[in-house]
Amino acid sequence: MSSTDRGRRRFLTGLAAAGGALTLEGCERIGATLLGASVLDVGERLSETVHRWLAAGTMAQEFTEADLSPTFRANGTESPSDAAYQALAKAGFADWALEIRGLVEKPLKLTLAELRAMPARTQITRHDCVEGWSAIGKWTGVPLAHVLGLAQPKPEARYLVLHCADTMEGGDVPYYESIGMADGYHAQTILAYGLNGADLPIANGAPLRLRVERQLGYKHAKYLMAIEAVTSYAGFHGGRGGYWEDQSNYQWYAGI
Ligand SMILES: Nc1nc2c(c(=O)[nH]1)N[C@H]1C(S)=C(S)[C@@H](COP(=O)(O)O)O[C@H]1N2
Ligand SMILES: [Mo]
Repeated sequence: MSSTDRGRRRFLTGLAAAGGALTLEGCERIGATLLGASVLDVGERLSETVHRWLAAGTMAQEFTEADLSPTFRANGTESPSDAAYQALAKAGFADWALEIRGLVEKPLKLTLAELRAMPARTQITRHDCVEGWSAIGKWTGVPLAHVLGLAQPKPEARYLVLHCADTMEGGDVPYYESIGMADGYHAQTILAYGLNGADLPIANGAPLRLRVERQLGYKHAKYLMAIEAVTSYAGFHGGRGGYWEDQSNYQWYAGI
């Protein structure tokens, strides 16, 4: 056997061991999931596990100014008709505040001015919508990790539920989303108040919207009102963790 062959064999043995470990972890998770959830969810949990394993610590691709889309299109709600939102917008969002609540040591209410005074991050990323379009935009906002650092989620908090101001279906069902803690603390997860160097337009979610860059468009909740730390999102609305997840069985973990 040549030394390259020996090297390759060591590499393959290592891979097999890593694969075995992955499978074991996957099986444990499937077992745990089967006890509490429908069989349909198992595939999704497994793909989430594999995606997390492959994507752990990875960053979504970032682009340059030259890559920016000429206009960043809006989708879904573009102008909330809800009276409460319209009153806030009319006052230039001076009376708006983001509530951080639920399983946190320090519940917070943060005004737009307070959020703008916090450390900011700007990133140029590609937004992918399941409806079949993409756009590259430059987002500016405060890292969610910074806000979580102030609010201090309790150890039992596993998810963040994002409550939005816009109701769908003629006023009954609110748009909402949820993400796991790992995405909450990810460096590219920001609460954005700026798009392409200007204030975030109403069409794109003013005064504040989520950017969670390793997931599909519907996870990027616009018109944020509150972020709630929870152990489970099952008790909210349809129980699947988001408006489109409830409505059309979109996957909760929408990894790109
Ligand atoms: N509150 C709220 N957030 C939302 C939506 C919505 O209708 N309401 N639509 C989602 C979908 S499907 C997409 S693709 C993006 C669109 O963001 P944009 O309007 O900035 O393009 O917002 C997401 N977040
Ligand atoms: Mo979308």
